[in-house]
Amino acid sequence: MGRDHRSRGNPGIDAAGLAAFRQDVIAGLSLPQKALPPKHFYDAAGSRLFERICRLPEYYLTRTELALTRSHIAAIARFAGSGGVLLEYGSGESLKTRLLIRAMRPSVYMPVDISEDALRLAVAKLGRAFPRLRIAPLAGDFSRPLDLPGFRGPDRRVVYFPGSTIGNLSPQEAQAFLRMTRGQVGPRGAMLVGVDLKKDARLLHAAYNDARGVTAAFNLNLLRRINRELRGDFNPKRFSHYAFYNAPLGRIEMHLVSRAAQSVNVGDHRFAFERGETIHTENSYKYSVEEFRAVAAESGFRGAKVWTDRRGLFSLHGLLAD
Ligand code: AVJ
Repeated sequence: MGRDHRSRGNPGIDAAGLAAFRQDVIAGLSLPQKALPPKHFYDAAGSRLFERICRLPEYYLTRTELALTRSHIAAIARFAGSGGVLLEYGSGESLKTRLLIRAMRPSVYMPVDISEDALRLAVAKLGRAFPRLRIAPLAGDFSRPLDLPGFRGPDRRVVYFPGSTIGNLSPQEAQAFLRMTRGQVGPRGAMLVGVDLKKDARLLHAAYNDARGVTAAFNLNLLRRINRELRGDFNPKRFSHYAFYNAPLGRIEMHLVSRAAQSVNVGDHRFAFERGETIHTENSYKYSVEEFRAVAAESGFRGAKVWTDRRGLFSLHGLLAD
């Protein structure tokens, strides 16, 4: 699930991306509760760490979603219908995407990703796996309205948004995001969205506090990325990973905790930390099936189908335009 491979080649070559990153960091570290948007986790090092997270024994999300997709693939493909335009938010180099393409046989597959490198990789891989599939990659930010030129025809549009990435948004933001997507797919459109389920807090806690410390390294890499790309002088050893389940809000929160009173420079900006002060780096919302359906219902979609695994860990919602 590589997203932004900028620093793999020539760091800083994407001036606009770098400026946006700098702006988010300066603004986020200036807040009373310091915060950084989770989309910046995914530089080359962060993408590699995330791939390791997906293979951890404690991180049930990826393997559960794959298994449930595999066991229900015929019904999922029937829901999506054949011959339509399949859009994926995030570039699909994953096994799940290949299962879906093989079963649903779309006329066009359109991965949407901000990272052109990630798109190129996905196109090359899928092109090899499906030589006759028409692939139309779209470089762009799917969290903003997309211009979809040349696809105003009669083909049905289905958006695939797996991985519980929607969990990074608050329920209110998720509703606005679904409403925007409903506009993209039109009145006959549909959406398949992977959503992590509410469950025993101990299982959630373990998934975000793995024994090998890979999630900690993933979280701390954000500071290393700031050092590399924005002339920062964070000492990652003076911060620690902290993740907990905030039950009233139904979300995992990840933070980086300052282990001492210190000040840190990012370019020409200086930020002071008290001992124990945190940077809030990610929210990962969890929903019951009913809760997510309620969010969808407020957005112009109707929760028509839902598939879950036997243990009730993860859900895949099939939404239809209302
Ligand atoms: C990619 C947003 C679904 O929230 O579980 C994994 C990212 N953060 N471990 C998640 C993540 C820490 C992941 N999502």
